[in-house]
Amino acid sequence: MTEQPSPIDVPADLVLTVDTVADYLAGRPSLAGLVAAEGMSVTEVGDGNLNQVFICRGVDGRSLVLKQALPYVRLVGPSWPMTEERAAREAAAIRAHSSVSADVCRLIEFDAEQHVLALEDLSDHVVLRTHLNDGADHSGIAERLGTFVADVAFGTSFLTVGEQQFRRQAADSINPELCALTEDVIFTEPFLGAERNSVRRDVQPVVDALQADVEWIDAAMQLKLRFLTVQEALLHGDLHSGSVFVRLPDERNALSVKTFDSEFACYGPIGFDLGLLWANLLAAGVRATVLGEVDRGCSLLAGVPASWATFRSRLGQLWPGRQQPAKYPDRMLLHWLESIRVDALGFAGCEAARRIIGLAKITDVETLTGDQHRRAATAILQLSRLLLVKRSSVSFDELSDAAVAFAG
Ligand code: SR1
Ligand code: MG
Repeated sequence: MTEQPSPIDVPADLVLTVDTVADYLAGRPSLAGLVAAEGMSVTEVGDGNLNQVFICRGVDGRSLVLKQALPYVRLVGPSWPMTEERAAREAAAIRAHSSVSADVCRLIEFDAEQHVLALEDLSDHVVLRTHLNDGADHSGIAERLGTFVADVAFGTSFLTVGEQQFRRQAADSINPELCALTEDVIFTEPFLGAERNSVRRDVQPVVDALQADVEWIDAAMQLKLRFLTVQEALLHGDLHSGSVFVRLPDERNALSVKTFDSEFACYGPIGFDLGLLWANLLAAGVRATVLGEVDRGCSLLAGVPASWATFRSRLGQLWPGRQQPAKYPDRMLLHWLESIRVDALGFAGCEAARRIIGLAKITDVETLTGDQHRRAATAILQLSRLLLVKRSSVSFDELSDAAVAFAG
């Protein structure tokens, strides 16, 4: 378990509510002019695990979002304290990631005193997880996210910023409390057991067998070691399908993909961002398959190799732009890509397990009932084992075939 101080009281005057947001905006000159105060509507929409989120919309349609970090984990309440500094980590990550990718929700202003981020309102977008659960068109989305990870990976790595600056940036970006949360809920608790874990009774035998499986646990611990010790780039840190907004193309707009919620950002292994994305695409594919939508399931599963292909291709495009190319020969890229791919498969195995066993469950699976839920949860756990134990040898085709076989 994470080291935790005792429960704290939050000073009431620092906590935003739907009733105080108007005054808050009025007191911030850089925000006040962005939303018409007269008749403004304020809606609390935070459905994530950690923070509170308000959409502020003026009668003329202009709007913005305020996201406030309170000193605890919202999902559990004040009995689980969590640093509000996560808001500063998120602001810094948004700035760094926006400088190398357009696919990032825009930060308008950061208030370090009240731990509030003012963000662009993406209400015309849908959270990717909801979009996939609803059976909507997902073409091109996984590909865009592969490109996003490559842009961020290369743009924040030593190859772009230079070795000394890289180490300074990594030192300035430490996020120990949020990383500890990740270490607990993704790498420790699903494998070694924890009070916060839960599964439905008919899935328990599968979990019991896995938690007695030394190969699966050893593999997860190797990934935990990599998460704790490898610093390749400034990760998003929580790149699952609940951290991405999408808006489908229409006659006026191209496909829009916007990552958000990067409060877990830290320097870490690049495969971690890809792995979280992959596990959540696999979960979406498994869900569709157990619902009998096998073709749609296959096309969702195909998002894994598709995002890998764009990641690989973008990194290859960016590679010639590295600083001091003579010090980093081309063959290094091939080895690096392979280590990122193997990491990503392993991290996907950890994420898959935690989404079934651990605290932070996913609607892809939780909204299923009866035997469909059991089949989906079991399939995702079987995938977790395959991803972890066979990460160095499994092909994308084998992975996809296995997902269909496990879920079918
Ligand atoms: C307190 S639950 C922890 C999870 O919620 C966030 O959304 C992250 O995914 C984190 O792992
Ligand atoms: Mg989140």
